[in-house]
Amino acid sequence: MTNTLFITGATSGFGEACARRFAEAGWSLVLTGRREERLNALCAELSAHTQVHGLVLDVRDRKAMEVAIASLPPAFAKLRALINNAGLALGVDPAPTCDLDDWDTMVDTNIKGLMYATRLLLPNLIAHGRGAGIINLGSVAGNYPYPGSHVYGASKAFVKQFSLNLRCDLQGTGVRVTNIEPGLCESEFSLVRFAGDQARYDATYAGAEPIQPQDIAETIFWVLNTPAHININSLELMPVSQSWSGFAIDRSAKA
Ligand code: NDP
Ligand code: 8X3
Repeated sequence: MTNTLFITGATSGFGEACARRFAEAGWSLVLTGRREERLNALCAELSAHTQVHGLVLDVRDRKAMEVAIASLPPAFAKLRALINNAGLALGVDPAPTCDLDDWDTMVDTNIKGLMYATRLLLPNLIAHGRGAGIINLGSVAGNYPYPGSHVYGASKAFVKQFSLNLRCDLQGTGVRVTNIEPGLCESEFSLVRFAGDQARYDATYAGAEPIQPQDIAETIFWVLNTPAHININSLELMPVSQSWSGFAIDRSAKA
């Protein structure tokens, strides 16, 4: 049976690396993203190795998602896996001063977009049954607080709980759900977060030996190829260089 994988956000970073990794293994691919030129170039490149269907899609656009998914060509309709990868963080300004529009964008993309893709594609995954899987891109930001994480971290905490809750409702279908929770990874994620500021991007990764998108793709490839009776509920990864610092204490209280 052909293995078909649907990836949201395949135009860079983890999504693109997953597209390449699974294409190499002969999986058929449905690749999505908003940047049409990049998507077309990737689809053209990978179609030399496997069957690829590209969809220019904004995961926040529920109607467009409904139409595109309802019109998937039959050869791509039965899904072995969905990687809910499209997502972003915007800024690290503190909650009292950050831009409320950025909060909207993160909720609409990381929570609502992921909800839409999941709900609309569940029938396609259930049609495959045993061995099928959903990979959600959570984050360490959903597990631990840090300054400036506010809505981004909270959106990833949603993804974590949603992943667990989905497992309950998918009982008996054979469809697995895994929340991947990476720490510092080098990708355009930081360019997006810092509004294209290359110096801040460089400073984020300098000397840190961050995880690379290919490492995440390899991890997801392993998860989706574990035996069909195993569900990896969650998998948290950090570079060795990253750990935690202590609690912050405000010492300005008057005696
Ligand atoms: P990138 O910025 O490299 O990739 C993000 C992808 O999401 C792009 O393909 C982008 O495509 C797509 N995307 C963003 N918004 C939308 C949208 N509205 N509709 C459709 N596609 C969208 O980041 P990463 O690969 O690093 O991040 C992927 C996921 O992993 C995200 O969910 C992120 O939160 C998470 N993550 C990242 C970590 C990191 O340190 N890099 C660590 C932990 C988790 P386009 O712009 O073409 O639409
Ligand atoms: C991305 C990792 O630590 O920048 O989800 O929030 S972090």
